[in-house]
Amino acid sequence: MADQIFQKVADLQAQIAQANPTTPEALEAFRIQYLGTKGAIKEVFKYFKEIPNERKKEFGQKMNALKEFANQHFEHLKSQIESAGEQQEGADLDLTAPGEPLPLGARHPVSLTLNRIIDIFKKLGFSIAEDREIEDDWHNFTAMNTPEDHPARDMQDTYYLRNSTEMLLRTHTSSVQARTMMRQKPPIRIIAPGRVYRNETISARSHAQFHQVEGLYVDKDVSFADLKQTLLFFAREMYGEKTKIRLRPSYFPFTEPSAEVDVTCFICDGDGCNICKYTGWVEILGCGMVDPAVLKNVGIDPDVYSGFAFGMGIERQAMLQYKINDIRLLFENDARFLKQFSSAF
Ligand code: 2NM
Repeated sequence: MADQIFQKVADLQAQIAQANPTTPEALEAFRIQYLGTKGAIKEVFKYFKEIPNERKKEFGQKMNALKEFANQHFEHLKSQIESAGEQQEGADLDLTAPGEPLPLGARHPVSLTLNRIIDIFKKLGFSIAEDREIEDDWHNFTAMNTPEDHPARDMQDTYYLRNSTEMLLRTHTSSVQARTMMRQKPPIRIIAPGRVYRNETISARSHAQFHQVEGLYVDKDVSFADLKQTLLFFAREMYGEKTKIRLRPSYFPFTEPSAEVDVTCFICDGDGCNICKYTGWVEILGCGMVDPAVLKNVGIDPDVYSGFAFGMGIERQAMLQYKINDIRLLFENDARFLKQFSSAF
């Protein structure tokens, strides 16, 4: 009798060893069939009372070994089925599928336009000069031949620092040119890009802060013809090779003679439109020959050297280029506006 029961245990072990479920469902059926509370192993345990006392210990050990074997076999099958499932998932992966798109930022239109301007003047041998935005009255005005009673000095136009009549937010980047001329001997060929400040009512057309690029070329025998050809080159690179320029006489304290420069309207090709107000011409910058008084102020002998200079607002060029009708858009950083420049570089 006992031998028959021992045989059942051995048979059960062989049966379990042969079981080979390959799906999670079949594995669960296996667990219930052999390891469950009403499973085959529990069933065989019921024979315990029929085993003679002298063999009960041996039977207990056999049963424990069987249970241990069944548990190990179950864990082995389980990990096999799981890793097969993972491989199956891997087989479904399309390794040629395009990746998740990464959201890209966009350069600010003022940066885009400034970079274009810089690239053009780099081709002509100009280098970039930068300096402080908080300036003193002398570098911003006095050196620039702007007399004490000049309207540009008025508290209305210039932001002075609190309790100061000396320190101010620069109103143009000419102060950078002044500082460069004072520490460097000609030839000097620089452009000075940067942020400038004017105490103006903010509207669609003007802002209290904006960006400028000013250019300066000082050497022996620099002429007005050099200035014109430089600006024509710039206009053609910036607004198209068919662009023409025209110079209208103007006035700046730091240049003599002075002029304002128009380009043929690149929107309507001169036919007349909103942008050029039906004149066929669009103003893009101011320029002139550096006033000898300015050269003297910064320690350059005007009898030996001459120079030309020009200045333009970057926002204005960006507005023309991208047809932006309100300068305030350039300072609000509304993502819906900025996003539109994400493909430009
Ligand atoms: C302009 C127009 C004309 C200018 C002059 C100078 C300097 F430092 F050489 F005197 N820098 N920039 C200048 C001349 C700026 O802006 C409309």
